[in-house]
Amino acid sequence: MTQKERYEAAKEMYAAIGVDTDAAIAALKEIPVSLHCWQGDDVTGFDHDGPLTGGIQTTGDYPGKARTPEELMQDMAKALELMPGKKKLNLHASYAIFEEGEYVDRDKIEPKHFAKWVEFAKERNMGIDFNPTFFSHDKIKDGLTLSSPDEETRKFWIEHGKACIRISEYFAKETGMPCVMNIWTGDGYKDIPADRMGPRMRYKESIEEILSEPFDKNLVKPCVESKVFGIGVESYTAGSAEFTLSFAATHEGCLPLMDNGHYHPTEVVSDKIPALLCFFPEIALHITRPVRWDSDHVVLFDDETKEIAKEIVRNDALGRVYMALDYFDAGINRISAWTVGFRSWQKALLSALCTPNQELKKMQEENRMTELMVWQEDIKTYPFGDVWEEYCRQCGVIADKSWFEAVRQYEEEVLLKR
Ligand code: RNT
Ligand code: ZN
Repeated sequence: MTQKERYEAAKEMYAAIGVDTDAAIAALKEIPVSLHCWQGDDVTGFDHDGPLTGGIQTTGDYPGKARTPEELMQDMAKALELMPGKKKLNLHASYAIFEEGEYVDRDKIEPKHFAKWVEFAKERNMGIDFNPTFFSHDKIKDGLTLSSPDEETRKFWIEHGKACIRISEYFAKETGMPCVMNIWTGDGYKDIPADRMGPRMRYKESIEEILSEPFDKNLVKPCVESKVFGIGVESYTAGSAEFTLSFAATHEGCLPLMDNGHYHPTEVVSDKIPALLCFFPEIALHITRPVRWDSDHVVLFDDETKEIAKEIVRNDALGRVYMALDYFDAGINRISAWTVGFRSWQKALLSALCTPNQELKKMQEENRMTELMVWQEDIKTYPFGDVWEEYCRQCGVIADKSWFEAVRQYEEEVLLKR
């Protein structure tokens, strides 16, 4: 059977259960997913020499890590060629690009320091998302930034946040697509604090000050990301789930951002999405793979990833959920890490789009739960691979694992020479 014949056969099978695979493919092509620049250099960035801090960590020392903006862009361009679908670029402020001999601190960064990234994005028709960087910097005082009791420290980081709002608006204007600007800090304590509310009140006020910077709400989408704990800050995190959710709920135009590595291990973000969609017009996600903890492994086409995609699709929320990948594995080829993660999330979305959601909902509403189980199990072995292949063909990328040959060759010719 040719690929075309296989797809036609699959299409018929899906049509019989009420799924239009052509429509699913067409829909997926229009959904932007943000690809994080930080997988390419183990979250190092270009604006400092110090270690990665803030309670996050990369492990592994696979050769070929990008060391300069040029290398990072070259690597990302390679990875982008191997992925189907619509991509957005996700940058951190620490990826500012300075001219030879130039340097400004994070409170003074300007749009011009990201002009090369804008050029990179525009050439590829990508929008840009942005993140102020509240880690890996010497102005973090006693592990705190926006929640610090030290006025000067707080002020510095507030100015950083404001600078990032201006840069986010510049990205949106340049690319014609809204910029999601995510606020995450690793602020917290290693051991039992005596005051849990004080840091949170200061954190709240600091974010409010950042958001007092004027911006167009259609262009910049500020978010607040929660977390349970980080390495070295195991006992207390200022930006907890309750804190960020309440902040977003009480500050118009501010979105809650859920990272699926940031909850207790038996909590699932797939169940939280439909809860938040009842209240928020828009929400944002960091899609990752936590292994026993917030380990940020490469995203795979696994059960919870599929479940997250299902909740977005079957609640008709593709236009309300901003999706970004967030993981960093330094132990494998980084271009492959980007590619596997992005393709896995694309598979999850396509698979959700190829689910007879209306039929299944109806079964639930009519309490035909036995039948629902039978259907849900049956769909698992439908010929999804043939639909995926057709989607990749239409997007002009290789469908099967042979894309890895391009990575292997690039590793030999470029990465191993670094
Ligand atoms: C850390 C958060 C945060 C970072 C990036 C680099 O636990 O998930 O989103 O991963 O900002
Ligand atoms: Zn995250």
